[in-house]
Amino acid sequence: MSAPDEQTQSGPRAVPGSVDVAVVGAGFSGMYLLHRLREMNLSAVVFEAGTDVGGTWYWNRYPGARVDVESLAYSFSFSEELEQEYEWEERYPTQPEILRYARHVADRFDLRRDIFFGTRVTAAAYDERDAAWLVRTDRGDAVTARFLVMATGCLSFSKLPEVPGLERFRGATFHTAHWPHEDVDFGGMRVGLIGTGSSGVQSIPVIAEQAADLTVFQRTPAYSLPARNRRLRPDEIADMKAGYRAFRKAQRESGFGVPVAPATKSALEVSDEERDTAFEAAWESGSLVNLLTAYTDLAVDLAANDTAKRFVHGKIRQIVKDPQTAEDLCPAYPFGTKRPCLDTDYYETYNRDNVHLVNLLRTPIVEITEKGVRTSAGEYAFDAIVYATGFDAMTGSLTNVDIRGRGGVSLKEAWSAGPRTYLGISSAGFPNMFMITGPGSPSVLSNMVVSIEQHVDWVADAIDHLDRHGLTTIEPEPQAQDAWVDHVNLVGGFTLYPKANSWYMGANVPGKPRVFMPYAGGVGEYRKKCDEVAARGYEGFSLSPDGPAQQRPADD
Ligand code: NA7
Repeated sequence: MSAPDEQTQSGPRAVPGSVDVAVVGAGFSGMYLLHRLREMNLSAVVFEAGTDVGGTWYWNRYPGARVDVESLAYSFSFSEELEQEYEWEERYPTQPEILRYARHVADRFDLRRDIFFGTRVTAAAYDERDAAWLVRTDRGDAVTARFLVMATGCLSFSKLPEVPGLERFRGATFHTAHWPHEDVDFGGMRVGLIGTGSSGVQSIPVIAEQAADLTVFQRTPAYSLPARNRRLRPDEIADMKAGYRAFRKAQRESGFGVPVAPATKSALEVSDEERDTAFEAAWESGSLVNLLTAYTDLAVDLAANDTAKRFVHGKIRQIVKDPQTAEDLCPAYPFGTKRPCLDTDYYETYNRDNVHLVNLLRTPIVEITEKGVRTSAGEYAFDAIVYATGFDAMTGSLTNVDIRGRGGVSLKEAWSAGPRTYLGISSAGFPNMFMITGPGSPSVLSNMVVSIEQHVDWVADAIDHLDRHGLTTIEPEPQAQDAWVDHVNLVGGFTLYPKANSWYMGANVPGKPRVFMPYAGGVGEYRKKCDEVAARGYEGFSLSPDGPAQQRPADD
């Protein structure tokens, strides 16, 4: 174990010159990892670009921002005391409530003293001679670490639309992922909003209530299900807390990190009435997963999926009064193949007189002008434009740091044809670097907190294994990585996911390789695989006392 020794400067506290582990990001991943590393008596430093903990929940402060997994399930399981003492207020908490939780965790476990806020990691280079990473920040810090962990989140590198003239607009502009910390009042304003993913779907109803006029520019409609959000009742909180151990086990063994009763029937083998009753119950339940998991084949068979698609289309046509707007809101791609949304009054909002929908498939955006947005049909004038245009998902936050592994090869080059990882945890050529919920792991197809805890535990155990066995480096063997990439593609190919132009596929970023990035095999199966790999002495990894060229020694 290296002790923090020489110091470099970053603000009032000194950044240690050398640590066991450098962690990038103080979201849920970075916070829990820091806690685990401290328990192992390892020295660690966490760099965080924001001025507080929370990651996603620090940045995404747009009006209406909420999580779409239930609060009691979207929470850490590593501390029973934390589980019991924390009081969630709502079924689907708002961003401020989740940020409050993150802050509570940071304070309760005294995490802040090893986190350097307002500090962005710009580069990390692996030194093969010393088997160590040299990590550099935008504040001039340079830290040497035995291990580098990218806890940078899957949806953190935001993107603007690729249209000319963004800088010309004279009014106020906002991006949902960089919302101001102070309140924004749209009262009396004409607002244009571009993008109808989760961020758009959640913010549109709230902005519509404030603004004089709201015009939504939609390229691809979302499938959105009603959240049926409400305050939690004391009895349900007490029941959950009493049954937490069994619930956590069920989460870890489930497909999406959210326990659901397994479907037993095909959507095509039941009568229309039976299916409608089941879909109606899922719609009423206020859940992101109940509709997709109602039948065994909705995610894998187009004809089966069509039944769910028609059901949601029917709901949209029922709710939205203007027939053309309703048609424009009905997605053409299979249900669930782009990330579905949970909403409060999303479709209802289009019945308001002050809300208008522009279908960009008919009239694409040509440019942003001084006054507003020009489509092929004409110019719309606004006082403010909101960009709800999403992220360079899953890889953006990794490849936009200048990470250089063995031979000075950059991660960007190594992944130029799409991300290549072993288990979504590490990548060949980048020894002693780990990713929390990286591409090739269930990540965005799961309750993120469940997947984060599993990865953090696995990484902490791997480091502990190396230290206990006098080993220095861990790196995937190229063949194991190739086999895992093939497996991820194979499993993704069994599903309907590749049928949509989604950010799962990298399709929202021009020029990004089309690869289905998350692992669709389910968090339970995936966890088993990761555990087996560890139990077999980190099978598929090269472990070495002094560099990856050595043979992996037998485990105890
Ligand atoms: P998303 O889901 O990526 O949504 C971004 C939206 O912005 C989506 O509707 C995009 O249309 C649209 N978009 C992006 N670029 C353009 C351009 N150039 N022109 C017009 N429209 C554009 O991001 P969110 O922030 O809403 O949600 C991210 C995740 O957070 C969400 O999935 C949950 O996991 C939580 P497109 O679909 O690309 O045609």
